[in-house]
Amino acid sequence: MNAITQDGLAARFEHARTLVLEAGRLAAAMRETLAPIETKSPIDFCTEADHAVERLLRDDLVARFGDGFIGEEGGGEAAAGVWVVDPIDGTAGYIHGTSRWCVSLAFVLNGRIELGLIYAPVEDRLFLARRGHGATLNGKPMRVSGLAHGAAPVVECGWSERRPLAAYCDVLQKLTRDGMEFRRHGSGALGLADVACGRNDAYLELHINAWDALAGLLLVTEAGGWTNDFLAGHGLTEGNLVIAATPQLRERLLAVLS
Ligand code: LIP
Repeated sequence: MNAITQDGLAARFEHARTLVLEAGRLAAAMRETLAPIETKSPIDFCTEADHAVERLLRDDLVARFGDGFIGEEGGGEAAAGVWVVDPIDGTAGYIHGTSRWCVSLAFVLNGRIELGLIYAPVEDRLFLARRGHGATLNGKPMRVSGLAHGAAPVVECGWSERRPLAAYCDVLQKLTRDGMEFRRHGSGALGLADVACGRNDAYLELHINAWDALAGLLLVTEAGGWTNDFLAGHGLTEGNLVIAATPQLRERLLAVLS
């Protein structure tokens, strides 16, 4: 693969912002006639829409740009330039008919997240970020909360069976002791996007997969927030702890996790 230039990143960003909308509309349309779901584990499911949306994204992006592709359902290989995709993040919300689900697309070049795109069709919220170019929600610049609300910080805490429930509850107890509120909504990507636009003051999960997190992490940093170094070690292929927050909460959250 030839070296990807800034123009190459711009071309990918421009194309992906249209493609993520198409993918979200496909998922929303399929919701109406959903076939029986695949059960991966007692609380982890997959639908035919997950597969269809991932196929749409993989076939388009690989054919058009020749990049690598890693998807939640079909897997894939790391590469110098690789798309990391969750076709439907918040599968439980999607299955149950809530608005809390989205399509999440990130592009990683030489180990650095360069593009992040998240579309939540039911809420009609399109989150975009390109490294060094800021972050937007439906075309308007967005910033983290800065705790400007003056109320108790709200920390969205995701959980999956990849970590013990007791460890999750311990985090909730420590957040509460430190005067912070906690929420869980089932989509890590949207939880991170809500940190970027200031609806959450932080997002925390003891283990999350790269396809759930990478787009949202770039949204947060481009909106003035702080995140842990998710891609350290084998974060891209094995997932990692994720902390993303308005900078004022960094030390308090690190203390909760220490
Ligand atoms: C979800 C993640 C979330 C996690 C959920 C679930 P999915 O991904 O985005 O962070 O807490 O348990 O794994 O399965 O909806 O694509």
